[in-house]
Amino acid sequence: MATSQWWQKAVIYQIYPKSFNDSNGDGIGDLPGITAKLDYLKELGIDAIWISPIYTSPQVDSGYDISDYRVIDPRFGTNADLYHLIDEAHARGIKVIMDLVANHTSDQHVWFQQSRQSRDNYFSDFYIWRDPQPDGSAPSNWGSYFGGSAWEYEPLRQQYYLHYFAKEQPDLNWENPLVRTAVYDLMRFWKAHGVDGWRMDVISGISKFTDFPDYPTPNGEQFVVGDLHANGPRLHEFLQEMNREVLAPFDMMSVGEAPGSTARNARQFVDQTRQELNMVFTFDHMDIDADPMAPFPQKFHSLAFDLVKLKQSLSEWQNSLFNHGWNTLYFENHDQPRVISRWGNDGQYRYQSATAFATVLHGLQGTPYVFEGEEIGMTNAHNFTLADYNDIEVTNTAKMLGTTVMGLTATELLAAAQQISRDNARTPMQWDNSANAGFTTGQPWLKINSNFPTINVATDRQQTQSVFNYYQQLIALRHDAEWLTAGEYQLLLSNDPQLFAYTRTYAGQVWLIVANLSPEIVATTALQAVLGEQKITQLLLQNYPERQRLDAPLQPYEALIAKLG
Ligand code: TEU
Ligand code: CA
Repeated sequence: MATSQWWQKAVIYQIYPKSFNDSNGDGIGDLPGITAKLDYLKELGIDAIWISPIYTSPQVDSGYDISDYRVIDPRFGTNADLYHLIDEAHARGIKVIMDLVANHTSDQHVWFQQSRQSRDNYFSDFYIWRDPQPDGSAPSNWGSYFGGSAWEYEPLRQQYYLHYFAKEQPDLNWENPLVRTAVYDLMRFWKAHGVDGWRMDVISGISKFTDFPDYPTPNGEQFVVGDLHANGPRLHEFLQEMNREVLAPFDMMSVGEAPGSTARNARQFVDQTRQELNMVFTFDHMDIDADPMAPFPQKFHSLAFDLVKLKQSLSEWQNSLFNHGWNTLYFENHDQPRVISRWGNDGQYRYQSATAFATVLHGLQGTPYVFEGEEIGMTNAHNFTLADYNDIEVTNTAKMLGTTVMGLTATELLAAAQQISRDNARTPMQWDNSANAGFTTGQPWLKINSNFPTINVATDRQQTQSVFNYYQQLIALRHDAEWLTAGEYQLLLSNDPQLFAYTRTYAGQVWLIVANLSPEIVATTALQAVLGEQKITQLLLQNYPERQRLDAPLQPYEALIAKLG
């Protein structure tokens, strides 16, 4: 596959706007706040920013519930503020990717306000309406990702509507061509204002299995979120249509968030010959610590880190897409906890583990995504109590404490939330050690991580062990090194529970990426054995400066990128 597209050499930085930088002291990050930090991002070296939703929204799900796709929410500023941000970004050579949330809208969107009124108006079929069962109950046992049924009754129509997420997020009916046209139109609108591409929210869910068959419930579950929630029969038809209507003619980059995507079906989204999307975000490698046997809420019963599973998942994607499509590379986003707290070490080896995870990720083929704060090794919020959480996923679950569907005590839920909840990533960005971490002069909308006096941008950049500085080097390397873009991947020591080691081979030359993803000292005997005669001829990047050769053991979370010869 040709590797000449801008996004194949790019590193994309995700901004969670509420928590990035507040310019007017209301405690909420905003667009002028982002513009003020563009020079910071330029220094980091990134090529594009992806901004999570900033459109008008009641914020039931932090902006993923949109009530007007064309008007910026006043919390974040004005449309003019966005146009200014885009100009300033472009002036620095930074592209702007926006979030397209088109699986659902807010229930406050005018389309839904109309749709719920009657069965025979223009908007009636913009959403997915079904009659009750004869006994009045919901059409099927489909569950919502946020708990409870995916169906909500509307007395005005005497019908149920479908919502995969909160009941305030009704799913759009993509079977209706008017819906698809409306979505393509708003995409063109933002293109006309300079937007360069799209991150598409739950894009694998837009086509539904329209008969909504009941899921089997072997353990007596009341509601089920399962495979049928994604990859519906017309998904690829819709994506090809969107590509024809918008992405290709207007040359927009596309990355689809694709729950339910696997290394096996990924090519259907991203094989270039199919003209659908440029990349997808899979959940495969994020699900390695999800216990498939756990009761609802499954997510809050996570398993211990298993490096062998992580390597297996990432390798399957590397191998399946090589020469066919393009990968995304990510460990963090606004839905995931901080990787060093989840799988690494956010105490004694915080610098080492942040840089080690970054090394193994950025050494792969694909486009790396850095989530705000990841570049300074921000950690999970260990200082939260249950009352501090804002995310609907936690607050909904907390409401069910003590009911029969809930197998957790409050103490267990708090421990799980501190480990895995989305708010771990959503705490305000830690800029410096002044009041409120330099994020706001007001009252922050979400509690700030109490470790901000030591973990913040200003402090990190003054240290010899600077995570930011390491990211700068990684990003610069991606811009330079053709072998990183195009080289063939080979996993080494697949069953080793501590080392993540692989080679990239390009034009007859070989590079080694290796990290010890454990807090122990690990011998390199097995690694040297598989490398045979090949020795390090040049070290390109390392997080322990002393190392020269491979014959000394690897220190806790030691990582390096080297040329072999
Ligand atoms: O997430 C989609 C998704 O698949 C959910 O399962 C998500 O992983 C959730 O975090 C479960 O823990 C997207 C957005 O990224 C998320 O922020 C939104 O809440 C969701 O869609 C609805 O728009
Ligand atoms: Ca603000």
